[in-house]
Amino acid sequence: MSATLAADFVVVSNRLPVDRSDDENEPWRRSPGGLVAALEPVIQASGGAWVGWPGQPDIEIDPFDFDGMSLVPVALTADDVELYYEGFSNDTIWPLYHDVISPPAYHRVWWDSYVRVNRAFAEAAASVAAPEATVWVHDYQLQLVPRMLRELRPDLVIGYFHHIPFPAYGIYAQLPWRRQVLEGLLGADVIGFQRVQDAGNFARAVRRQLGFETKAGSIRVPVGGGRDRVAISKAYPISIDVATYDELARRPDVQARVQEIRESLGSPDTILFGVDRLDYTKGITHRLKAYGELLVEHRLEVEDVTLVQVASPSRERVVAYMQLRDEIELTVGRINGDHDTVGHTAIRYLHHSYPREEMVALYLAADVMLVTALRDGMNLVAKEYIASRVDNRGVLVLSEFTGAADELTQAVKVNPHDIEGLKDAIVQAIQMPPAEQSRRMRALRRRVRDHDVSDWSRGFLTDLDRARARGHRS
Ligand code: GDG
Repeated sequence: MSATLAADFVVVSNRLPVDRSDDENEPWRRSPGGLVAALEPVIQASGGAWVGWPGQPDIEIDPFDFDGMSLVPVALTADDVELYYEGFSNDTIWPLYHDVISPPAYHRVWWDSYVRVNRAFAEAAASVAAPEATVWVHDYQLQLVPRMLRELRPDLVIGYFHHIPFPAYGIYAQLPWRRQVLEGLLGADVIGFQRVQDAGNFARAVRRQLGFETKAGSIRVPVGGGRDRVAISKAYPISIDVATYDELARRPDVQARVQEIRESLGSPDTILFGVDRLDYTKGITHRLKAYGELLVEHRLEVEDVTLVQVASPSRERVVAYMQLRDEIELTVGRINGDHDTVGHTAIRYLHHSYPREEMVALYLAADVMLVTALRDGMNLVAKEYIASRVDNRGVLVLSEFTGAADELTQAVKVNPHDIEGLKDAIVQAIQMPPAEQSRRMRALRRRVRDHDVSDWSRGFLTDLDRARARGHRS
């Protein structure tokens, strides 16, 4: 590790904010995503560092500078990727925290690897943080890091943000390592969640499991000798970089692309659109079922309506994801086989990732956006759709089980488990008069504009500063 690095602000996340490229002149490219956009200015202003995995197993890379940030790679072996990442993170914690939509697997070797890798991240962060620095740890892959880091470096101010839901205690209690994970998170001064409900679930788990006193988001964590420190557990709903979507949506080439997309689909009256990582939490199969039934019942016709479904490849080595892909592709094949005509398709299914320009063109082409997640920490797609609709048109159909549903109250709300209700909501969205679309969309756009991703990071970091001030006083 670089002995010279001493950063006052350190971000720690599973992945570094860059991807390896084949171009020798530009070996690293910035990965797309709101987190980088939100944190980059803070890191640049403070000469800060970002600790994370570079995305490829079995390679050791020295810290390097990128766009005014020091990037500190943590090396993972192929075994670590299999056990810590695909195993414990994505096949234990992910399904458990999403209300066991898919059964979580509990394996002690996965847990052992999770502990080991979390320690490697904590050590890397400890070695680059300046005295009394602020460290911001991200997400469910690194829940043990706050405590490990505090033990290594008690001088630091530590924040943790949880991007996915925190489940109700009855579900959380399944976890064989439930105490260790809570203790790991409580190493942070501020523990941030997407929704008030998540912060409440966490506080309840702490009370039930550890017996600590919790009051209005403050948790008293005993530190020995009859003394305690206060950890804050609170909701900070994440958002997007609104200006980027707004600018892209106004670009002439993007607008021209919207026209091309409509024409290439046979110029249907209505384009329905879904875009998700191919993940069982996103309710893709429920969406397909509802749409397929609407076609069978002739409430919709392929001459008038097309569903574009982008399912970006995700976690392709985890069995539950392989099975889901098969199920989705079988369903899409059946629906298209039953309903397509030579000139019109029921579903244009795309198992690819697209550049952001294309995503925005698709958002603008979409008369109805379908977000039918069964459980989702926030769901940024919903917010991106709204930010792209500079024309104040379009209808968002939004699952009430997303974090976004708390804020986006003018969307058409659905319970995706209720297939009849979902069908009615799709028809209602298709038939919504332009004046009502515009009234709802203007209100949604105001909400997203007033709470963008920089407000999110500012809110969290302000509370971390307060924690620092409290620490100094005591
Ligand atoms: C986790 C939580 C929480 C998708 N396909 C393409 C593409 N995407 C982009 C979307 C969006 C992002 O990926 C997905 O974000 P979501 O929020 O919808 O969902 P997760 O990936 O599950 O994210 C979630 C989030 O963390 C942040 O805290 O909201 O609840 O599960 O930005 O646009 N982007 C491009 N091409 C694609 O094909 N360019």
